[in-house]
Amino acid sequence: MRDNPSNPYPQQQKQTHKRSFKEDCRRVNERPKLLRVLAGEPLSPPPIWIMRQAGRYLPEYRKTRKQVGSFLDLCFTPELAADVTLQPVKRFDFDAAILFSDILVVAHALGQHVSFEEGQGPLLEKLGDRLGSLDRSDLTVKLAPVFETVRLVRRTLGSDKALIGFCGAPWTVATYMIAGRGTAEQLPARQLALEDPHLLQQLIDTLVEASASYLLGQIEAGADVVKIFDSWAGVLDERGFERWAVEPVRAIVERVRAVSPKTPIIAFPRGAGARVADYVHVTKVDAVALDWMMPMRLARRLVPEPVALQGNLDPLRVVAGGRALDEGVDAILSAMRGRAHIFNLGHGITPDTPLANVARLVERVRATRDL
Ligand code: 1CP
Repeated sequence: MRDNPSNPYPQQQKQTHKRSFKEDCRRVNERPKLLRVLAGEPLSPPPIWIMRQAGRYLPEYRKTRKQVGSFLDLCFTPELAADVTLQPVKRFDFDAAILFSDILVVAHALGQHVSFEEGQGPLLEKLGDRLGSLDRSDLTVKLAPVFETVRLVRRTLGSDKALIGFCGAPWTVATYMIAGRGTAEQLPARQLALEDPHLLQQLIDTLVEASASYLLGQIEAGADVVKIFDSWAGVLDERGFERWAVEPVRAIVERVRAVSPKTPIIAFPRGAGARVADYVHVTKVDAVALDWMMPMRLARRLVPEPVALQGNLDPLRVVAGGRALDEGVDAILSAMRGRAHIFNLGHGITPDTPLANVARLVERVRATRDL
């Protein structure tokens, strides 16, 4: 259209050209802040979203949740899951939406029975040795409703907002698949790692392939970024951490990049502490999410640029509100000045968090003008 010499209406052509140039500019300005930071650019104020932002602290979530029988029904009903994904973005104007689903849908898609009991968390079928020979042949068929949710959200979400897809890291998903439920320090999985590493390796290998194709399905459907949650990485000792936390995530990153080299990848190796330096070096993720126990100034020294840092407000500060909240926010902003940073909590928001405190958090982060 631009320089079409056969256009009989030069004036019109000029206008079209002008308009599309303007549109181009707007598109550049509207590039989601989250993606700019993930490319290594420090922004002040930083983009903000919060872990577990779609969930039980929101009255609109609780209302939708009541309309469906089970939690998995909600995950597998694209219209409702898309609605729930967008709820926190509508209410708080976060810079990103995170797909509403759960890390354990992968266990379900591998044929393990999974349910979520009110107040008890996830309950999974005990599989014993069958954990080593799970069939992932129809994984993407079973997870197709999740991809449909991504498609619906991307269609509605503003172009200035990023859509984050996710999966659990193989180790964290394995801890639930082995124990059949959430446990305090993941003793059943750690025990299996020491007593039958061959069986655990078979399970982890299956989860690496399953997670990579699950993430690629989400990317193909429109996810702009993907995040790998390794919520239980920190319970592993040094050798265990390398074998069960670092290596499987490295393998997933390699597989995702081979197909979609430009999609940024965030990892959350909760409890990694100073091991975060090696973790980032080996896995080659674009950003690392830090838990609230990690000093951000230390993370900044340990993790070289342009890798972005995400985190790490203690979720309890948002429950408490007031000065506890403000001081926590200010300390993080000050530690991250001039560094590519995504503001977030150090773990998931808790169901008892007052909505007014979440609004105050967003307002305080957005009010910063350091640079
Ligand atoms: O009935 C309900 O409403 C169930 C509560 C719930 C919700 C809202 C569960 C069960 N999962 C989710 C959604 C969820 N889970 C999301 C999407 C929503 C969002 O983030 O806004 C995401 C990204 C997750 C990720 C997840 N699930 C993780 C990794 C992050 C983390 O918090 O560490 C883990 C470990 C899970 C397992 C899980 N699923 C549900 C619960 C209660 C748990 C934790 C179990 C335990 O305490 O060990």
